[in-house]
Amino acid sequence: MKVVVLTGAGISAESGVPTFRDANGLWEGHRVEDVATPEAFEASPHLVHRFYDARRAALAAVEPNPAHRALARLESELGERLLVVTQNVDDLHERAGSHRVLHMHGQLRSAWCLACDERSPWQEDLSHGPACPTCGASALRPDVVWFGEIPYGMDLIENALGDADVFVAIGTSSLVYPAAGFVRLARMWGARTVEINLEPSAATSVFDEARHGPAGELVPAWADELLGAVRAT
Ligand code: BJW
Repeated sequence: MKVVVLTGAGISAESGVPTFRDANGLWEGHRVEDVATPEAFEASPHLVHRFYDARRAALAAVEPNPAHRALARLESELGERLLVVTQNVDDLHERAGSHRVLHMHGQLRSAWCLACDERSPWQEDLSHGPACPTCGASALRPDVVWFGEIPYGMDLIENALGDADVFVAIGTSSLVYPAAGFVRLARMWGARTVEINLEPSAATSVFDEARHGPAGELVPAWADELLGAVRAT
């Protein structure tokens, strides 16, 4: 059985990472749509760097929750038959023990040099204009995918969706494309589709099955069911 899991901000909410579009989804009064664009970075680089510096620094204080750990457990049994595609830029899947994780919207702990095009692992702030470890230029930006930019790994993701028997979306509002369209592709290509989210999302009606409640409870239960079915075959 081949499984593709798509995760969004909701899977990290119980770890204390804020989501984007809930009641508290503003950062210093800005919507994510106003700070996560190349235009915002060009107009106000310091503001955009501060947004990402704050979120990168906050990673030190959070830990994976039972939902991240359940997906790592699933990978330890399914191996290459599981791919986690995450929209999240945190590293909680990896810290829970997952290895097969594709960060389609990039990662907070990576910096991209606009002078030499190299990506480097990055833990510190970027707002003071540090030098690129490869070329020395002061031209680093967060290695994340903003509105209007092409997400990472689209060919690999589409191939995995085409092969999947099961597609599960966890903790995403399904408002941002192309991720919001994966359920339609997976269904069209024959996968059974399941939504796990705190509340109905913009795409709930498209899924074969929807389970609503906290990911920290629902994902471990779903993973146990799936492993039971895999072992029975
Ligand atoms: C819980 C929970 C708990 C809470 N348990 N659940 C018009 C129509 C259609 C598309 C477009 C359009 N105009 C423009 C577009 C395209 C655009 C787009 O989709 N815009 C929309 C706003 C309409 N998309 C793009 O520009 C993308 N690029 C693109 O399309 O390129 C073209 C192309 C594609 C493919 C091939 C070739 C070409 C790029 C999108 C980049 C998005 N970037 C961001 C920022 C990344 C860096 C960062 O983190 O700062 O990604 S925006 C932000 O939204 C972030 C997230 O990954 C993304 C999705 O958010 P997510 O994860 O769904 O979070 P929330 O907060 O929205 O939802 C959380 C959910 O969790 C909620 O439902 C809660 O209920 C739930 N929840 N607690 C379970 N405990």
